[in-house]
Order: sequence, then structure tokens, then C-alpha cells
Amino acid sequence: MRFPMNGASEEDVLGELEDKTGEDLTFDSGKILGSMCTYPHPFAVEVVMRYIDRNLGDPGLHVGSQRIEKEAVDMLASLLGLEKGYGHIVSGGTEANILAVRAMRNLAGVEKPELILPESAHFSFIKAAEMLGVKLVWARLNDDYTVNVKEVEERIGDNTIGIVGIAGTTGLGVVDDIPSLSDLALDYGLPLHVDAAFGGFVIPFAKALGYNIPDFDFRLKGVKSITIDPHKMGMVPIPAGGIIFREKKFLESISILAPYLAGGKIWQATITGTRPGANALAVWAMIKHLGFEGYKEIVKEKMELARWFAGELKMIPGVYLIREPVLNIVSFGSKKLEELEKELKARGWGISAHRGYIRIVVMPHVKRKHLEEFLRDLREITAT
Ligand code: 0PR
Repeated sequence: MRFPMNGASEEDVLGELEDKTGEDLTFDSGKILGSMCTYPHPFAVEVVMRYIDRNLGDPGLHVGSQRIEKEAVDMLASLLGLEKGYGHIVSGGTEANILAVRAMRNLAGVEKPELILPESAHFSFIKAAEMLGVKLVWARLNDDYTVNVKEVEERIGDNTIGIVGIAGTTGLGVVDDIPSLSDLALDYGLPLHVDAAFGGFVIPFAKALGYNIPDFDFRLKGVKSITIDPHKMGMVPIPAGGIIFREKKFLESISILAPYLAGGKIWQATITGTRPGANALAVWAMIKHLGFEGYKEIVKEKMELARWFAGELKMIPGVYLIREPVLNIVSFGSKKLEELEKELKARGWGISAHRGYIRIVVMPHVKRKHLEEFLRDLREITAT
């Protein structure tokens, strides 16, 4: 498509957009079952629209917004068991993980940095490793898909800059044995980064509801940084990720001087320079609006729905659960996985097919009636 010489009317342009986005699946259709995103909360949408012009890349201009970002970071830190945290609202889990690896690398100061991480880690760590010149040392998983802590220990060497544990894995929503990883990190004087991009907005509430899930946050002393994404279960519009560090030195180790901005000499740690203030404000607003109890209600409903769905799946011949769900993610396999996946997609289902299984994420937009429809299709396909 060429850059147009003359402009068209807003109406025409919008008409064309409507046409073209007609191909998109929408969250309100109930067909998106494999995504970690959801339709954002209407209040968060309102906040983003109202403050759409705020740029946290030049905090001297938007002093109030910068203060609000700090308060949002403080509230996330407190949710994660830390009185005072250091960090940022960033573009997502990828940027948060890159920043965490960058801090570990910079603080370690070794020549050939190595990072130990579970085989279940998100591919954002591969990007981080490539960009930062860090070698990834993979640790295998146990039968329950948590990382094998003994193997993590065996992988520790002179060049190790840190360890990664996952609280809510991408494929299965499994929570690693973070308490043991934390002990290990303390024993060896290494930082532990916890990727709770998904789990961060689920686990604290699920634990309060009585679900038996391992501790995963700053209450464990070995945990030095946590990724927690408001644009997943936090119901904030994309982009909204979160990186929280226990100590200031982590943030300082990745801060670059921007000498000429409105606020004078500014130290900038994020990958992005110009970055949306509106989304950070929406994080703040959603936390204030829903509060712990509000998020707990959402998590309660989705955890229960996920367990009901897992029970229904078990009764369908030809498909099997990969493991009992830990969070609101249910993954199942089948002997004829590829055919099944193709047929489900042909019927309009937005599912996420991983190596060996199909992942269903029971996000806030996913209702029981959608899952019932999905199960009907699944029964029909597997019966033929
Ligand atoms: N860490 C974990 C544990 C993740 O699951 C993800 C993303 C990330 C980090 C990276 O987060 P960002 O994508 O925000 O940078 N997990 C989802 C996935 O790969 C992302 C996603 C979201 C995929 C919506 C599909 C989708 O429709 O499955």
C-alpha cells in the first residue's frame, strides 16, 4: 500500500478500518480462549483515553504522572510483600524480563554471563539473552512441570549471574517451587528473578481464597525482582507490564543518563524512551478502583470456572489433561492434536497450540457459556 497523496474523510477511513478489522477475533465474541489478554476494564479504558498524551519518557513535563507511576509501583510491590520497591510500569512482560536480566548481568560483572532458567520459561528470555550477550543455561522440569531445583543447583557456576523461577508458566500456569529456589539463591549469593507476568495478578488473590499455591514473592528473601503484568489479569489496556526490584541498586545498574530533558538530568532505566503515561495511570486507577477484594472476586470466578472446565475435559474420550490446573489455565492433549487444533480453528476458536497441547486461559472475558460451546465442538470433533 502506498502513502496516499490526498487525505480521505474520517468516515471513509473508519469505514475501511471496520472492514479490515472485521477479520479480527474480538474478546466479546467469547471465541478467544487461548490469550493471556482480555477486554480491558471500561474504567481503565476511560483513564487511558483521558490521559493519552502523557509521556513518562520526559517525567519533568509530566511530574504528576511520574508520581502516579511510582505509587503504582509501590502498590504492586506491596501486593508482592515488599514495603518499598523500585521499578517501572513498562510495555509488558518481555520488557520487564529483559530489564531483570540486564540488572542481573550488570551487577554480576562477569565476562561470560550465564543465566539459569527453567525449560518452561517464556521466549522473552531468549530475546534478552541475545540482546544482552547472556548465555542461557536451561534446567529440566519434574513430572509435574515445575523446574527441577536440584538440576538448577547443578547448573550453578562461576559465570552464573542469577536464577529465574516462574510463577504461572506460559503453557500450563504452573508455579515453580520458588521457596526452594529462593533458598538456593541465598546459599549461593545469587539473585532470583520471578517471572509472574501472568501469575502476579492471580496468585495473591488465589492464596487469599485458600488455594494451595507455593509462596512466590518478596516475602522470600532470595527473590530480588518480579515481573507482574497488569495487561494480563490486571485488566489494563495493552501496553502495561511491571518490573519490581527489591533493592535500588538493581534499577541504578540499568539507568542511563538523559541529560537534556525538562526535568534536568534524568536517569532512565526502561528500554523504551518515550512511553505511555496513560497506561501507568490506568494501572494505578484499576488497583485503586478494584482493590484487593475486587481482584479477588474476579480470580475466584475464573479459578472455579477453570476447575469446572478441567473436570468436563476429563470426561471427553480422546482428550486428556496435561496436569491439574494450578491457576486459571487449563491445557489438554490428544492423540490427534494437530487435526483437533485445525478443526477447532476452522470453527473460529482462538486457541493457543503449544508443543504437545492446547492451552485455554480462563480470562475475565471467558464465560461458562463460551466454554460450554467449546466443549460441544470438542465432543463433536473427537467423536468423529
Ligand atoms: N512471561 C510469561 C510467563 C508470559 O506468559 C509472557 C507472555 C511473557 C513473560 C511476556 O509478556 P508480553 O507478551 O507482555 O511481553 N505470555 C503470553 C504467551 O506468550 C503472551 C500472549 C498474550 C500470547 C496474548 C497470546 C495472546 O493472545 O502466551
